[in-house]
Amino acid sequence: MFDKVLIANRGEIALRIHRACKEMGISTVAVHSTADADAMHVRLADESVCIGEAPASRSYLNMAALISAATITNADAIHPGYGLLSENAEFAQIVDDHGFVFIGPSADHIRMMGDKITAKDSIKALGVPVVPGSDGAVKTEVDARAVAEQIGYPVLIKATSGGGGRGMKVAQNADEIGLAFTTARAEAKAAFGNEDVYIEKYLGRPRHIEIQILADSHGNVIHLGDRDCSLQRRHQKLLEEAPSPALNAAERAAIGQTVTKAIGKLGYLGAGTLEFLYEDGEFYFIEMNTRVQVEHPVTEAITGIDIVREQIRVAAGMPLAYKQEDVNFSGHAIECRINAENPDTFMPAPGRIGLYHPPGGLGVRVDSAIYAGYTVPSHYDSLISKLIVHGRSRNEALMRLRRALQEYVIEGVETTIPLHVRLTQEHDFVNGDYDIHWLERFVKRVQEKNGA
Ligand code: MV4
Repeated sequence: MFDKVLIANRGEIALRIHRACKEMGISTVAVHSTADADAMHVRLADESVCIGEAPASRSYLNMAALISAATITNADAIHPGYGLLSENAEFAQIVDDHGFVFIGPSADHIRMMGDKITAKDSIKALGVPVVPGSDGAVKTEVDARAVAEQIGYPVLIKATSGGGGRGMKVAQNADEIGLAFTTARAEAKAAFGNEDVYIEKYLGRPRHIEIQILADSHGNVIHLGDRDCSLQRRHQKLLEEAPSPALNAAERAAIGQTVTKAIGKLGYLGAGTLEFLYEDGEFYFIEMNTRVQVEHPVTEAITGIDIVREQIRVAAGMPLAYKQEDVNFSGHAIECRINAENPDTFMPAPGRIGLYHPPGGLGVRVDSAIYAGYTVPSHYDSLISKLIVHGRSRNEALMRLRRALQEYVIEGVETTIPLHVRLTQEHDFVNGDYDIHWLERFVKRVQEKNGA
């Protein structure tokens, strides 16, 4: 096992990784920008290294600075967390080239999944259902038209380097395909430097359901069930839950088995998430994430498995601590992402935290790196806390969530807590009756009511 891990991240996920390391007897190295000198992840770590100025491009994204920090502190491995360099294949390769262990999959698997066409082709070839669409990239308008006619309108044109909703264009009918195709390619070229696009049947009202997997270097792969991440606004998730209210146990077991079989054949290592659209009882793979995700705690709550610990174990060459038959799903978990933002306009609201009182009690977990007197910097994303509740049933989790949100005091900055409070009072949400478009409509209703 590693003696020392460098945590190439900040905020709550840096703390999360630190905690897993300490429980395993591993020393930690924090890295930080000049804006984060007072950050909690720096205070808690055994050692810290300042790696540059406030903008992430000058610090957390500076590969040379990170490798230097790992070298001077004699770290064995680097955990990238989520965001930042976590899905950067070049970084994974450079970490390896310098004799450190990258806590994540191989650079090749990161690259494979980073290209959405290659990801879809590879996962499809392994027997996982995908959205009907083009076979690989579509290079001309004539081909785009032919594919669209064949699969039927409406269709969605996606950039192979896109993901997370960037670079997508819908064509409702044959009149729209020309412009949609041309604009999608131009935008993809401008945004990603790669104009390759692919075409899929556009699903009108799916849910976004993802499957968490873990794989070791001894041929073992397990799945930890599903998360429903349909509640998003502009491709930013606001709330996630596990298990999905839309699935029954048989559907869950079937998709889990399909996915673990596929990932086994791929020879993948570490934690990963397969994202699906789910509509009318069918799963359609869209993308794979090769990192630990923001919403991993809801899966930890219902399985009792420490996902970050398993990432570290398998990166060190150890087997997973669990076989599939050891994975038991218990109860229901919900996570609210609490951002330092205006709850109506979603404008970032950095600033100094005054009073801070996080909720507690049975079935309540708060993953956060803020504290009373801490100044939320303006340079990074606005997630300041994740409130995760667990109950024996979805209803118990919901009751606990309402209680915990009421209890949570964060003064000095605006937060999205009031929005979460309203959400927990909505009939559709209470009934688990929502798709990927539901939240946008809810937010519009609230904005109109509040005159924002
Ligand atoms: C789709 C889709 C409908 N049909 N693909 C958006 C982000 C990217 N990861 C995939 N996305 C979508 N792909 C087909 N064939 C609708 C979306 C989509 C979406 C997906 C998940 C969560 C929220 C979303 C919001 C708008 C559109």
